[in-house]
Amino acid sequence: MANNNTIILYDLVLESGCTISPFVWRTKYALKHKGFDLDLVPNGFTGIEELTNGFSDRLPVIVDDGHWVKDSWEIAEYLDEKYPDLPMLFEGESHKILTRFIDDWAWKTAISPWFRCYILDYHDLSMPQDRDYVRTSREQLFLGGEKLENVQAGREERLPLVPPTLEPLRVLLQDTPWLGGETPNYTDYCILAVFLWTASVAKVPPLHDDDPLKDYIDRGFDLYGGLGRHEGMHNLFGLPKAG
Ligand SMILES: N[C@@H](CCC(=O)N[C@@H](CS)C(=O)NCC(=O)O)C(=O)O
Repeated sequence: MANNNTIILYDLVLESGCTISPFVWRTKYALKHKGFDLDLVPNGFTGIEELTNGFSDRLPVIVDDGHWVKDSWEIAEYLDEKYPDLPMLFEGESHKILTRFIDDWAWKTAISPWFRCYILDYHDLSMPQDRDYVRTSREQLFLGGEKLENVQAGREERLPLVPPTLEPLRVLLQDTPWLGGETPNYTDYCILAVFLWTASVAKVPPLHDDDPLKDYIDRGFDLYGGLGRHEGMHNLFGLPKAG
């Protein structure tokens, strides 16, 4: 059993102390869902390998009573396997398969376009010692060598294109409070992580004030004593209507 019901989580944070990584966000929710207390170790983008003694160059990483686990998906599976008597994150294999589909849909539909709308904000909000690395790695790995400034430029034109693509989620949530039914599960945490990531970096809002998703997002951010609330986060609502 976890030491004092507490699990260590290596967190990936911005200068404000707010978690940025969607993978860390969903791991935070997964740990709280299981009822654990978090012993958070905040870090930036650089020095992860040294910090974890070579265990990983990516976060999240958890340490459960001396046992190290990396990768958000593997952490969720580990938690259900090790603690089957605590509330389950997944309800069987088919739930995992469908969650992968929904997660992939959300990344392609929301994170992918928003990444290009907020990448300079992402850089500017990161810890000062991380900014050179964030710039170089993002420009080279994800942006085909384009400058962050050029990628983010013109976002006013692109931001209004994203909310209509989220309609399948709005329609689904008309009939259920959570994707998990009466209570949230790991599918909800994957979707909420998309909005949590966005709120951590979005200096201008991506969603309209009257978006019906607001109710779900607010309830999600409020879970576990306001786990998704941090003073460094930005308002997601307020995107001007066209015309
Ligand atoms: N598949 C991994 C991905 C983890 C990942 O890519 N984390 C990013 C943050 S979103 C990271 O640690 N980046 C460090 C870097 O950019 O060097 C998971 O699900 O945990």
